[in-house]
Amino acid sequence: MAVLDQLTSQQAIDLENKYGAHNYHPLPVVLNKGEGVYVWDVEGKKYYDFLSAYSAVNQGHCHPKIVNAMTNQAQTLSLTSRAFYNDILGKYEKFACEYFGFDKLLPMNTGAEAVETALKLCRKWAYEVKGISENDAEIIVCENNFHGRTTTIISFSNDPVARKNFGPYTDGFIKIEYDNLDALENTLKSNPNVAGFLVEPVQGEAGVYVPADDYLNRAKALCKQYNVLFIADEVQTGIARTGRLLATCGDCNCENKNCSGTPDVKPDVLILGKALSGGAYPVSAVLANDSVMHVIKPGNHGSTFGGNPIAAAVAIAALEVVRDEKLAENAFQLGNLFRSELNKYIATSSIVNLVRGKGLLNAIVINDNEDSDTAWNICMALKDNGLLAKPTHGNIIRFAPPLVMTEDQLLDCVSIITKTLKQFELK
Ligand code: IF1
Repeated sequence: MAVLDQLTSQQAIDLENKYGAHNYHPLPVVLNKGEGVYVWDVEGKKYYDFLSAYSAVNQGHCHPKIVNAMTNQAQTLSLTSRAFYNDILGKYEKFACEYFGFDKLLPMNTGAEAVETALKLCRKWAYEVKGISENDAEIIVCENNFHGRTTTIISFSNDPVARKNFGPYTDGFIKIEYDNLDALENTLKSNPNVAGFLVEPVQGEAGVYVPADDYLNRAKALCKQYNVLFIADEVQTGIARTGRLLATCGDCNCENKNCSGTPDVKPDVLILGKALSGGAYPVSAVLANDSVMHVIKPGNHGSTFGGNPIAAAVAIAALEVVRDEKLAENAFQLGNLFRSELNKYIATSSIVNLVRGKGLLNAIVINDNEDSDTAWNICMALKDNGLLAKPTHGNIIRFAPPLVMTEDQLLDCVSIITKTLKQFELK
């Protein structure tokens, strides 16, 4: 069999099982085409993509503007390393800094790399600006966090599957309950060596937990009061996913007239990834003002591909699509429609307890225990009915379609979802 011969689904699955590490348990569907809100499997079946590669494909699959930017740059200059300048990185940095309202951007590739970069930046700021003694900095994180898979990041995870047998673990982190301001304030009061507070504006992997409306701005205010950096991990919630350009929605250039963002939620350090490239290419970034970013000097940090010309060209195009196609506004409106339509069904459902979310980052909680396979079986039935989604933990199914979805397409998906769920109603 020639390497590029067309495979059946089963052949493709068998190849991955035989030659690929088993670090995932994918839904048994083999995709070979994506366009907008749709993907196709190798047998030609069409699906709505309701996961968007975990919110990386906010702009829709293979968006022509993004693909053209990538193709053109790839045919011109793909990689220089940062040993030399190139003619597009500065343009991207300027565009993104003005777009999100920060002085500087440190370009990386994956979300986890950007989180690690933010942790290093926070620690260095603590020693050189706040005056904490070296190696004593503590960073507050939240229970049930997800920030990536590196050894330091899983050191402060409480997910045993992500953490067990990867020790010894990195020190310097204090875990507190998410959405609990007293826990944050008490920890800040009793720990003079706290350098930063790392938080997801919505906890995605934990099951799309949306905190109280005033959580983020009051947490930011506490960080300011105790001279601690407020570090927002918007890898999954950023880039219009939650109905605003940023879920923290500082004084960004949000086009969403419905924006209820409060300017004082602007993070001291902003972490972006995933849809920063529209899913076309690994692009992540850390943004901060000079008062923080100035601690990084030549040789302190870097990456072979960080800030490469293709990443820069793709990120500019991806952000222009978000702006020009008003994706934040669309996510805001369609998110409200999605939850209100599902709630009509849930009112009489015995299988779904609730729907929750912000913008087009939503989840339903299935009326079954964590270790049941009901959520998985529902996703398998959704697949048969032409919609792809996957459970997060146990009995929670995340729904996150591309933000380019139309109202008609969304209503079509709602009818597929409710029709499928009815198959599982308790008799
Ligand atoms: C997997 C989860 C989602 C993230 C936040 C940083 C990162 C992620 C808030 C790291 C990445 C991805 C990773 C992927 C599945 C997916 C995921 F289920 F793992 F938790 F989206 F919820 N901060 N999330 O969500 O970014 O290094 O992956 O580019 O590892 O299974 P990355």
